[in-house]
Amino acid sequence: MAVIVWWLLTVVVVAFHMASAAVVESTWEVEYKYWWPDCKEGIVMAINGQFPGPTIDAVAGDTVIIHVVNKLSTEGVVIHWHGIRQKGTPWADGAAGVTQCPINPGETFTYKFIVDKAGTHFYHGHYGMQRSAGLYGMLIVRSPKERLIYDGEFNLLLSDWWHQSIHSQELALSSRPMRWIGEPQSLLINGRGQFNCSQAAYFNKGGEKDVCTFKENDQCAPQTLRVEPNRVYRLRIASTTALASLNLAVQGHQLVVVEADGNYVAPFTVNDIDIYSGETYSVLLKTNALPSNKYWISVGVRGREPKTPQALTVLNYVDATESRPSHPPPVTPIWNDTDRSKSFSKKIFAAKGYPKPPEKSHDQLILLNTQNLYDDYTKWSINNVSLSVPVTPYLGSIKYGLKSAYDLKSPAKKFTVDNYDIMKPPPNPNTTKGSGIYNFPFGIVVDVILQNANVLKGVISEIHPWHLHGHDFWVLGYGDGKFKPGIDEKTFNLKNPPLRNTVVLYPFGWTALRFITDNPGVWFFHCHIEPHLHMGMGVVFAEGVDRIGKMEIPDEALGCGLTRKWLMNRGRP
Ligand SMILES: [Cu+2]
Repeated sequence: MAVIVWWLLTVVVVAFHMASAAVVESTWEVEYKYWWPDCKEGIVMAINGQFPGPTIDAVAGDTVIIHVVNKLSTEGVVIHWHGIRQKGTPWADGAAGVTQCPINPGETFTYKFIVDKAGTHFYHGHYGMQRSAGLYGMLIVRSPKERLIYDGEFNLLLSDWWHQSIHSQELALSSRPMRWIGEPQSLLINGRGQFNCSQAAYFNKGGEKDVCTFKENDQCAPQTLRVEPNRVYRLRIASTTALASLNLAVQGHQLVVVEADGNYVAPFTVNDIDIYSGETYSVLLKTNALPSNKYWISVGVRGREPKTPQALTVLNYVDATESRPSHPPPVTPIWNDTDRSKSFSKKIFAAKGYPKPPEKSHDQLILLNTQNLYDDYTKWSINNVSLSVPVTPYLGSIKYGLKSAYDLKSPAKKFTVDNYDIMKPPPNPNTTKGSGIYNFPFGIVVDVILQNANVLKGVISEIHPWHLHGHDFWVLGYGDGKFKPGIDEKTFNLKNPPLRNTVVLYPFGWTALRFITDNPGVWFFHCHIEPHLHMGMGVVFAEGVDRIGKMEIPDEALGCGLTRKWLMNRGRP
């Protein structure tokens, strides 16, 4: 009898322990600070005095609670948890104007959400251009039963950096005529870069560049990755760039890609990886047997003519000195070799065991991406609507039925001019502004075809990495030219498409994705290039809105615009 009681107790204790996920809780003070991200003094958005912000390290199933204290003196702030699906907590998604009001200076807002699934993620500001100001950090969700086998890991958070302030950048982009902000001055690895000098300058025979003179403890000094021979390391790589598409290579080592956007992929081996803004990857790197070797890790620009030097750091083995490698760093593949980029994207398939997409979709959007003019302001539009995010967050206006808070009219489901020539500048450059909101009932399958086109002038089409909040979607395929409805669907990969939250739209081409509306809420879907979003390149998906009414949304998320008025009239403090 005693044995049975003891056995039962053990079972109960073990079951309780497995069910009791942990709470990861922190208070974060967001403020501007002087910093030297690329050895030149600038101003960054720091969290608790750190740049980049602290890494969140949680286990799948944990509850994350972050109290964000806005210590900025004159502007609001929000934080978006990029890659976290926010099931049941759409108000915690942190997209200003979509899911919440910006947190006022001096005030605190508490984000509370469950990280339901393991993966490599990051977080960032999602108000104005605060991501570009340096408001970002890594968000790692570990699996209690990790299927990958490795001996150690490193995080590499990649970003781009301008010397011009974000306030000046915002003004430039929204001026008439628009003033382009130009290419970034530096690329940063974990917030560290070197402006106007190169760690590898001693390979330049002409000496056109100075050797960097930073000291070991300087804020811009690169972090060396210290490794042991004959081991396997996991590199968790995330790109939070405002503009740049990147390529990362580790000299003398191949990379086995195993994870993309928090989902395992069928492993494949490459010499370097392309990574677009909003994407994350895990790669496995096997170290060789030479304990005193050292190698460059290089990050360079692709997709736009590079005017920004490579970011460099060093992979050092245990017995290697801190001096620099004796070979020049890897050369980044040429920026406009789009076929090379496409071939990388097309190597990515779901790992075994992932669910296949449903065979058919219930609804299809064909979203034409164009650069336009609105009253001579330069804009980006989707089906001729340039997004203007309302003051009252959609989530609140939908919950309380405040129909005057936004433009209820959805943009067209497909571009109305059937004979639109995507290879030429728009015949009529003028666009309209709107709320860009599409409504979907709960539980249907939606296909989105992103269609690229020529910009306003010249023969140019740009790269746009599109990111969907609140979901992973299946990437069904990519194509060149104009999507042919009824024909191109036949080329879709329904067997093993990868699940992702960000996907690239290549110049003059199309990209197809499929998702299920299984997450009631209001979800931003937008180009992750910060200036493009700022100029209207996004739409909003309202999903299962009849269920939003019953949802608990903290009043603190909605203290602005018409929801503030509504809450005040309801008589709450
Ligand atoms: Cu874009």
